[in-house]
Amino acid sequence: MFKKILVANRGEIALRVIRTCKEMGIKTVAVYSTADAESLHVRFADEAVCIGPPASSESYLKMSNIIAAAEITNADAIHPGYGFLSENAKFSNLCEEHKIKFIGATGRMIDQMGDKANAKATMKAAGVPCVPGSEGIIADFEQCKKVALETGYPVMLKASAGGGGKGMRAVWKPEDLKNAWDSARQESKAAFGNDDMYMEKLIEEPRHIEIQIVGDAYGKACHLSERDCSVQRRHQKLTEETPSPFMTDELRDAMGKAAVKAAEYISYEGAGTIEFLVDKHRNFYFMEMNTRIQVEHPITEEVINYDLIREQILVAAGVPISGKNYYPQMHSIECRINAEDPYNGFRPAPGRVTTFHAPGGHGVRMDTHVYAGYMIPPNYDSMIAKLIVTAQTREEAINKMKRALDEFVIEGIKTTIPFHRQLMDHPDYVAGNYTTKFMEGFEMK
Ligand code: MV4
Repeated sequence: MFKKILVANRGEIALRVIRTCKEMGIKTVAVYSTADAESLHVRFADEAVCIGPPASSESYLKMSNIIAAAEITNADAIHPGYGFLSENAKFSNLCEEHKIKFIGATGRMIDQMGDKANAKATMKAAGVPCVPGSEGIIADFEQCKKVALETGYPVMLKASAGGGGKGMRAVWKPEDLKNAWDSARQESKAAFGNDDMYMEKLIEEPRHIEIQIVGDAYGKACHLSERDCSVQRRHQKLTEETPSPFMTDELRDAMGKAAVKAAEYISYEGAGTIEFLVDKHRNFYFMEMNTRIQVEHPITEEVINYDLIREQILVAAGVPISGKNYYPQMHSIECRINAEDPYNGFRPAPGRVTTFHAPGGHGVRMDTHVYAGYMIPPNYDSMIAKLIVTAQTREEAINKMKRALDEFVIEGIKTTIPFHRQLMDHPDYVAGNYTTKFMEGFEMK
């Protein structure tokens, strides 16, 4: 087992990883930028190393500084959390070269899944359902027109280097194809330095349902059921829940089997997520694979009583998984609390938190690094807390979330708490009747 893990992240996820390490008797090293000198991850780790100024590019993304921090502290593994270097193939390889275990995917796996057209081809070969469309990258506009006709409008043009919706265009009629092709390629080139495109049939009003998987070093994988992440705004998830209100036992079984097949086909090692689009007829299609621990992992932990960070560490150390799949025994909902103003287009609202009273009680979990007096720096992601509630039924979980949101007091900054409180009363949300289009029709009261 590892003796010392360096946590290459900040905020709640750095704390989350440090907590599990402590429980496992593993020493921890925090790294921090000068903006985070007063952060709890620095306080709670056994050692802390300053790795640079506030800008992420000069600190949490600065590979050489992080490797140096691991070497001077004698860390034998690095946990990257989510974001930052968690899906950076170069960093994963760099760790390997320095004989530091990267608790995440290999560089080869990250590259393979980061190229979306290639990821799709791999999944198709594994026998995972994929949206009909082009066979890989489209060579030119002539071929684009041809594939669109064969696929049948409406179609979705997608950037192979894409993610977060960048370089993606829905096209409803042939006369709009040229503009979409040109602008999507331009956008992709600017964002990723690559304008490879592929095409799919447009899935209208899909749900985003993902399957958590864990694979071990011996080629075995299992699934831990689904999370419904359909409530998103501009490709940012706002709230997630498990089980999905749209799920059936048959669909879970089929999606779980497909996800395990996908993971075993690529000999995936570690925790990962297979994202699916699910249409109104409950057909499901591979969308993307995430080769990291995700923000929303706690809801899975709560309903199956399982520590996913611990499992990541065990698997990275070469411990085999049991091989059994896990099914939700409870209902769990997460609300992402962001330092944003929901009454003003979710505009970022960093600043000093003057009062902080966290909700508590039975079935309430708070993953946060914030405390009264904490200064939220403007340099990073605006998520400041995850409020997770778990109860026997969805109805009870919603009631518990309302109660928890009502007792959550944050003063000094604006947060998305009022949004979540209104969401919990929204008739369509309460009915479980929501898709990825939900937020397009949502307005704050
Ligand atoms: C789609 C789709 C509809 N049809 N593909 C959005 C980001 C990228 N990961 C894939 N995305 C989508 N792909 C087809 N063929 C709709 C989306 C999509 C979406 C997916 C999941 C969650 C939120 C979304 C919001 C808008 C569009």
